[in-house]
Amino acid sequence: MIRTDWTREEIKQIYFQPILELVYQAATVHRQYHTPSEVQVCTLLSIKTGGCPEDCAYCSQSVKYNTNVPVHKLLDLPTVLQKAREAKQAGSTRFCMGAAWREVRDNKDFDKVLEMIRGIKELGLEVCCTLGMLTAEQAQKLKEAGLYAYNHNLDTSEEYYEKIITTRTFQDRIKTLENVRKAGISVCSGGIIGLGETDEDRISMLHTLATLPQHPESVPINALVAIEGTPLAKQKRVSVWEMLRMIATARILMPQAMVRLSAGRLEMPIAEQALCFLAGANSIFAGDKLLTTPNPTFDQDQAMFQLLNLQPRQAYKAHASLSS
Ligand code: SAM
Ligand code: DTB
Ligand code: SF4
Repeated sequence: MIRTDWTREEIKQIYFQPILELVYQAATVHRQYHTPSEVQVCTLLSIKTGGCPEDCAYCSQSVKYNTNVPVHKLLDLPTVLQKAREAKQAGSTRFCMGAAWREVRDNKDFDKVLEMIRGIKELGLEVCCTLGMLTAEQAQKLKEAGLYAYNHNLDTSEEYYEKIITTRTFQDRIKTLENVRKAGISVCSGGIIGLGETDEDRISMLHTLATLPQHPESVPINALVAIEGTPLAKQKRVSVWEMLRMIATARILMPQAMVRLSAGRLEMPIAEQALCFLAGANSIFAGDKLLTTPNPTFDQDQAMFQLLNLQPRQAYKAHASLSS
């Protein structure tokens, strides 16, 4: 049964179970709603890197911090299409374009992104974007161009939000998610752990996601990639147990969603990633780069898929919770 009325207390009880009980429960739910050997493979491309006016404390692309990320303006259409073809060749079925923007502006760059979406859709890939805040009209334009999904993370709890980002509010994030939903675009929204937040914050973020009027179709769980030069540069790496708790709880609360084991895989041995798949993760980012940081190589992921007998999920497979 799909519920959007979870209470914090219920979520706490799920989250704080002994870890093996939690994983077992999540694995059980996972098997009721998904084919456990199937994993969605997505590829990321940063189409506009760095120079972002926001002050997200984790991010390599904010102008507020001195990081070593080379800034570049919007990539051109042929370059992006070439990357999309390569991603498809390597077995990805979703191509996600990220831009270091605070919000989308109605300018030439937006028109170029719409062109990119049309071109990538023609390749038969699911197209996803993450471009910052959107108005309802912009979301509609993205939909008309053929956008399948939009990624817009809550990142952390409402309570901890201002410790991490001061240049926008949690409510701004929710508003964009509403605009995306209204336009009939598949919603991708999750967060990051390892920002110095407490278990209560993690529960609170999951509570917000699981009590949206409709669950996101995909929920990325990122482990912080600590970036030199940012305020969070010295954060300790999260453990596999913390990732498992988040993934398993997300899986139980939002059974139909794709739960994505996102940033942080580079540091995880196959055995740890296998536990995450057991706990209900069924999507990953592949390709040797995320947006600005490294990710496991194609060969490493091939070897993992073979070892664990995993199959890539096909593109545009009907999502139970999407009406169209
Ligand atoms: N600028 C847009 C935005 O913030 O919505 C889109 C791009 S932004 C880089 C996309 C997401 O990547 C963020 O919301 C955050 O969840 C994730 N992210 C960014 N830097 C990260 C890091 N160092 N470690 C883990 N996740 C990160
Ligand atoms: C998401 O949840 N994680 C991705 C994607 N959505 C855009 C981004 C991860 C970024 C990790 C740090 C970097 O490469 O800059
Ligand atoms: Fe900008 Fe997005 Fe990075 Fe925040 S996470 S600084 S909005 S690129």
